[in-house]
Amino acid sequence: MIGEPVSADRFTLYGSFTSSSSYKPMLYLALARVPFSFRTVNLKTGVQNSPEYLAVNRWGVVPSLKHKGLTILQSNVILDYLARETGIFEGRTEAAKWDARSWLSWEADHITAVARVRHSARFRKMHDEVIAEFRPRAEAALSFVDKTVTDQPFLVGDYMTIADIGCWGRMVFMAEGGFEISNWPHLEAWAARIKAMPGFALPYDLIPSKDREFDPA
Ligand SMILES: N[C@@H](CCC(=O)N[C@@H](CS)C(=O)NCC(=O)O)C(=O)O
Repeated sequence: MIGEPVSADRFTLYGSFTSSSSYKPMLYLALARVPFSFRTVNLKTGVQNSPEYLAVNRWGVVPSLKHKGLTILQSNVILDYLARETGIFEGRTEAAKWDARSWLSWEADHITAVARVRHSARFRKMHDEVIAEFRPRAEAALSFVDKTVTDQPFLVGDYMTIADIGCWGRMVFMAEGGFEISNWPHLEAWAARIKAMPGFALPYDLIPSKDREFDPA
């Protein structure tokens, strides 16, 4: 069983508490102080493959967002949608808007290697040869972020955008994959800037295991 939206005008996010993909839009909504409904999809019990959830998300993955009669899939597309709808954490120029979305697409190509190594360590072990491929790719992606935020506070420049939320949100479980954040000091400082923002919470504190309404004061 999955929970229904309260109303079409309220953001309804379907997600799971162990999922970095779910964390990305959750973190966005928490930092943007936007009210929303959370509907849990328990990946452990296979709810993602139930006919009811497949009617929401054809791929049987979290997250999914429902809003104003639309169903938006894929965490980075959800971030794009939220930024367009609310204007929060959006690029302030046309160039910055496209730059933020380019980072999100790069994230899907590269930072996902961090998530794969973590997934193997935490949930389902992959062959050592496969991890030997992914670990250096993950480290290269982390190093690229580290280099980018050496001389500027955020990925697109002086202020936070969906690019930062998308990239940080996907790498948030890096320690569970054996990646020690202190090996990337500029990245660590960047993460600290994100963590210092009002409304910030780490995934296990932010994402509930049950349906919940979020109404920031
Ligand atoms: N590219 C997708 C990835 C979504 C995805 O793979 N989600 C995982 C959890 S992080 C999932 O739902 N897995 C389903 C399963 O484990 O059966 C996105 O960014 O939204």
